[in-house]
Amino acid sequence: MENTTAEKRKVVFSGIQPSGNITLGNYMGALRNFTSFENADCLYCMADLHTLTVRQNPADLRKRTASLAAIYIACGLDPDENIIYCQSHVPAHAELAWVLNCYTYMGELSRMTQFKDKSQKHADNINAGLFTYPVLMASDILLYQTNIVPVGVDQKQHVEICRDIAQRFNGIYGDVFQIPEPYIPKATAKIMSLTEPTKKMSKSDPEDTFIAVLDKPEDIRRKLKRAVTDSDGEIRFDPENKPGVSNLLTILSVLKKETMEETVASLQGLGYGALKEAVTEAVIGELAPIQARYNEIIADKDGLNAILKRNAEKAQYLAQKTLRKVYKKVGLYQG
Ligand code: AQP
Repeated sequence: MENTTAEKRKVVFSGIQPSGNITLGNYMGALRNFTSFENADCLYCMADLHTLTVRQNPADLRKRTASLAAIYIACGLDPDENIIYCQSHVPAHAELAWVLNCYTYMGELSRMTQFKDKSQKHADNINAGLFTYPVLMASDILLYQTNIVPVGVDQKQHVEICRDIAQRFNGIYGDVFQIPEPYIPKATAKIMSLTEPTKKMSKSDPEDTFIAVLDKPEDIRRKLKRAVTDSDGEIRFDPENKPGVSNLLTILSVLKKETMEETVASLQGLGYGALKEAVTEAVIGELAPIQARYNEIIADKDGLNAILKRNAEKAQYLAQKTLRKVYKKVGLYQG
């Protein structure tokens, strides 16, 4: 049958903050899934504006932003096929955030668990940006008429508030924004800390709690050797009662592309030492080719900068279309 009405390509958007060393949690929960969208227009940003909600060392932030761009590409995102760019290079993000701030309620923002967590963690710097973080994230997503947002489960609440804001705005002004859906594969929704496996692995926590995508093999080995397990000695997937062992099993089964049953069966009769060894080999094997590509990309700074410039222009062009529509709808004088 002739395909007369070409189906509209889906838009995929996500971002990662260059707020620390990119972790195995960021990789498995988000980055790794970014490459799985075919026949879609994909945009991935380094969410540098978001990092300012917590104090950053300026030199480190600049370095980590370029590093994250190189990690995106090293993980298989072709910068000619995917728009990889720096959030602060596209002014429309901050501009739409201002407008949407005026359509977001204090009450709904104060219910955000990330705000509560980060306010506790950074009690000396509970700034307005930390509070309105979800509005900037909603702007990131809505600017591109995004259909799908691949994230870890910790960001689910932020995608939900984004939907609420978009629906509220559309309710007043008509269909301005596409309503996005989160994409959260269950197995990798939340990779846990190595030292406190009831807590999420986070890049701004101490070094020994996470594996970084750029960690050397000896560091990966050492960190996994010290990973917290439990004292009953049985290799079983039971996140509630055995969070440490279950986290290691998740990492192993996902990286080996096995079902959990297959992974557990392959370790029957063995101890935690063997489990940790298997995870170590799988993680090193996964990250080695990424690190090799990363080293080549980051060595060509001019090449990387040219990619980011080109892609920021593409993003700005798309973003501007939505922003213009929003400005017009709310009544800002267009001349
Ligand atoms: N442990 C995790 N398991 C699965 N997914 C995760 N993500 C983060 N940690 C895990 C996902 O990675 C993406 C990038 O997140 P972000 O940089 O925007 O901030 P975050 O969610 O707050 O991640 P971190 O590592 O915990 O950063 P910091 O320490 O700076 O706050 C998101 O899709 C997130 O869900």
